[in-house]
Amino acid sequence: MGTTSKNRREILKAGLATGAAAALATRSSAQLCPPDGIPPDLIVRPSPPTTPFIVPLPIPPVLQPISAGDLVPPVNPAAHQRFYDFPPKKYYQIRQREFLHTYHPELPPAVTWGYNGIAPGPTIHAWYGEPIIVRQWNELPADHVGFGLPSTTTHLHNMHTATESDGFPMDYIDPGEYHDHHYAMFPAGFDERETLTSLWYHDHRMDFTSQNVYAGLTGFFLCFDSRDTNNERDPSPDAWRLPSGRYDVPLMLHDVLFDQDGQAVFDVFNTDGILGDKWTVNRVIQPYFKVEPRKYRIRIQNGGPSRHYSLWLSNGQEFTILSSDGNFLPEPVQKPNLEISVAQRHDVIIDFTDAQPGEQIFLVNRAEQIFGRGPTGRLLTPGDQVLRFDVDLPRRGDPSQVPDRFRDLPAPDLSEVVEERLFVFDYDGGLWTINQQPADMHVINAEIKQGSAEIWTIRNEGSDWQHPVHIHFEEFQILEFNGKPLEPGDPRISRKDVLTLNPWDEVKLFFRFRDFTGRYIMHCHNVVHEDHAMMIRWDIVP
Ligand SMILES: [Cu+2]
Repeated sequence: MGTTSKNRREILKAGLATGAAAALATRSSAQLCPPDGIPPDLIVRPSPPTTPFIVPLPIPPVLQPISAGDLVPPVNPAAHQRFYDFPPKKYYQIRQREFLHTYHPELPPAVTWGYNGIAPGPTIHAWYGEPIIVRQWNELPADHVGFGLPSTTTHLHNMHTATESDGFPMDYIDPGEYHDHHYAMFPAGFDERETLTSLWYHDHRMDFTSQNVYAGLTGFFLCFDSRDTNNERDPSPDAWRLPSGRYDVPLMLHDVLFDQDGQAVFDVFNTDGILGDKWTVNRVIQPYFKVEPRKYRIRIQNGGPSRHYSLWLSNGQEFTILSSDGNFLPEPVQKPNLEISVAQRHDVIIDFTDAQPGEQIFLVNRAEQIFGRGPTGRLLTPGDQVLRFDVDLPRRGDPSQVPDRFRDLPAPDLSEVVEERLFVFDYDGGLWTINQQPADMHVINAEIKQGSAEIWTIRNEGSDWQHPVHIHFEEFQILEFNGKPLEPGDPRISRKDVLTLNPWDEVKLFFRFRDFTGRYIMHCHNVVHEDHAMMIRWDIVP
């Protein structure tokens, strides 16, 4: 049974009473200290005021490849499964660095960590059939002050990746070290229907994911293929011709709390979840984005650390939803709202064709949420404005298209199932747990035969906590949600990699485990829960 939140508060108070050092770690020399006896997550010390919608939306640059010879020392093929089956055709190098970042011109620059010294990091464009190497260098300062640990492991969420390239939490590198990631760029099971689209990469260091991600270690990884060709004018009959180039816009959402010096604040004693009071998109506070009256492909990513968004457009317009997490839906779905837990994604079309010149349309979050719990279920009207679209660029035509259908889903074949497992997410003894165990990456919780299929039942037994459950490597299809199949048109019908479990939800998932062997994980993607032990290891064995 779930421990009540009252008990949890008592535990937090006890932690404070024992005289632990600064509960609220910031990047500045000044530390915020909670008043005596008040749990830090109850302190109301808002960020400094900022004028909304005076910052243009920044778009991260696309990372450019280098030649194999520029990687010194060279890549070691023996370190990678199936290296010679999928020899790399492109090579990239990323340096993780500390830098000063401007979240808003009215705040002083904030000490931030980023891939290649920017946040979000550079966007990687990858193509199916074109394997790549991404070398990650840890060049973070070993002697830094404040939250975050300068020890990293990079997970490409949710690429079909061999364990040694997956960013396993214990495969971390320290300052001065590097790690090579081999992304083989083939769909799971070599099944074209399992081709992925919008992914992101982020830090996954054991016990420090939430702090390192909050510090800035996130970036986009976008996959293209013979149908989703990154060219809205593609004459190929196979091409879908979705909006491309400047009309294909990735949005990374993070909510951040700032101190009076403009530094991001991370409360290391809050094990419920970190909620900020500033909405950032691509790491700037409440930007505006000028658009033409035409269709845009908008890729929305919840970068966390702990917030659930219910996103709406202020003019009542619907989104045309193309994908759910990394997968295209079988066909586009129209909905007025996007429900996005941490790490979830939706690619959508927002069509500004009929907007009035000069019209301003806000992307608003209407989910009420307090203290890092899941959303209360109450929708706020009008909600908080996250981003403003300004329809004031000239009309230049729109050659893009939205197909009626994408790819069919592979039908789960239950005759392949060799094992059923139950995983219960709960709170026990001061830690978030799965099957009553806190994370221990030396313990193998499930050994799965390579090539087999399984059914996993995932249950949230905590009475008032949402857990966005992420399972690495293979994606699942939902067989039953609380005993029933999904309704037609439910965007969760696609293959997915993050499952939102509200209190007492129980879900049956179908998986197949193919192509590689080794160590993988399942964890809550409220990364504060993850770091407070809601993670297990499972292995694929020959
Ligand atoms: Cu959780």
